[in-house]
Amino acid sequence: MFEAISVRLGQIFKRLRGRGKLTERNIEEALREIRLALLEADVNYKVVKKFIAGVRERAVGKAVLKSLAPGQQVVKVVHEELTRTMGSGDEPIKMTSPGPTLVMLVGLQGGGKTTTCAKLGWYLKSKGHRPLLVATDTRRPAAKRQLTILGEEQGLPAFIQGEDPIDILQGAMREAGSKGFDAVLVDTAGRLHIDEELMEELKEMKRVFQPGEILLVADAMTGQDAVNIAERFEEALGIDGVILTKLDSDARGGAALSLRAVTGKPIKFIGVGEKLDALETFHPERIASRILGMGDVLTLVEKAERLIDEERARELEKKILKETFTLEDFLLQIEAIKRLGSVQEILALTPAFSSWKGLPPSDEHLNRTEAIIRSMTKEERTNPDILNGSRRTRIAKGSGTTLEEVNRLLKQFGQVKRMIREMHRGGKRFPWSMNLRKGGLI
Ligand SMILES: Nc1nc2c(ncn2[C@@H]2O[C@H](COP(=O)(O)OP(=O)(O)OP(=O)(O)O)[C@@H](O)[C@H]2O)c(=O)[nH]1
Ligand SMILES: [Mg+2]
Repeated sequence: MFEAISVRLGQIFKRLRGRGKLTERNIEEALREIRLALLEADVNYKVVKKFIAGVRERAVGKAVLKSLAPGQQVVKVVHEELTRTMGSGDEPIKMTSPGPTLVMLVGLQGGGKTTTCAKLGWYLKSKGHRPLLVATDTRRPAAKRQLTILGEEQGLPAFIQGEDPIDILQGAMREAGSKGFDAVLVDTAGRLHIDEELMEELKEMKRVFQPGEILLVADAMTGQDAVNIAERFEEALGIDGVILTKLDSDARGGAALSLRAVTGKPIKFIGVGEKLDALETFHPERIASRILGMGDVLTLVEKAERLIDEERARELEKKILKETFTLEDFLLQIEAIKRLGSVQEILALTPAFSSWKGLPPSDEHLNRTEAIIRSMTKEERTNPDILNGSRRTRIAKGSGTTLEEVNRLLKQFGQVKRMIREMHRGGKRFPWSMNLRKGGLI
């Protein structure tokens, strides 16, 4: 997801960063390119206009131009503006009390309502709730069965008895009351187009049951159509938020980037695959990081936190601050990274490594790096300055690598250390560097 825009913005920023000093003209040029990249990603043109104006206002200021790393500062501004455009992270589902919490999923045909209903059930169940799925799509004969089967996969019951939607939902609410379900998730019928009949049916359900949340389920791949549909549903029915599906197949991301700004409605979840666990809560800041190639560090950190204990992370943080980060620590980091799962995936998510030129992020390379460090004595790992020519040759032999590789690693290590220090100078406003440190990943 967001591959296209991510690549484009990456190129623009690389050029900016490569410049060192920036003039207003450089920034204007970059803004023009960013504007084009956003339009190509199918972002609503009004949103693009406002976005560019926001970035310009903040990036052309003297403080940015005079800062140590103006390119980096511009990226930071763009990151913050992207986050703002997509809105703040809302509470995904407000649980009503007394319950049950009624959530209605609405939308056009094929948007992913039925799948999402089951996914949402899975999500709430994993949070300790007891959801009941309800099939009110009486039009499509297979609809009830589809929901029942999806629910069964996860041990989620589906309520399907009744002839018309109101009738079915009444039964479901009774069932929830008597059996202690605290969330009732309603799958509704879809239509090819928004029509009177569909809206009347949904309005009637809304009037009778007063759901806590009415969520529009929309297909991200339809781009601005998804945004238009959200506007129409908001006008006709009133919605509380949007679940954007099929983001895994949407390289452009126009809907995700425009929806909040155009409709004022938050994106609450994103669907990122066909499996039931492929539903994520929507975090604008994380998405912005993903788009800007900063890596979805928060997600990574969450993953890392399960493996790297806080204590050690703090210790490491102290070392980095005191600039006593050694190859020994680096080796521990490599081990931690390897424990996290696919190295490819992790490195792609980790900005420090993705900008680490000369080391393609592959398991093979990481293994070689590890072998090199393992061939050093403890003293050498702690104090790489003593690594003269003969020691380096010995290490290359011992690790089955070449002198060139050993030299490259030592050079890169120096770069990483420098980068860490730069991040620190950037201060707390670099959320990703903070989080990287928190996760103890570099
Ligand atoms: N790749 C991907 N596919 C999805 C996602 N969400 C749903 N799908 C697929 O989209 C197709 C349609 O999904 P449904 O849940 O049946 O859509 P619906 O809105 O209930 O459709 P109708 O009931 O006909 O209105 C199915 O093949 C789903 O597997 C997603 O996030 N990613
Ligand atoms: Mg359906």
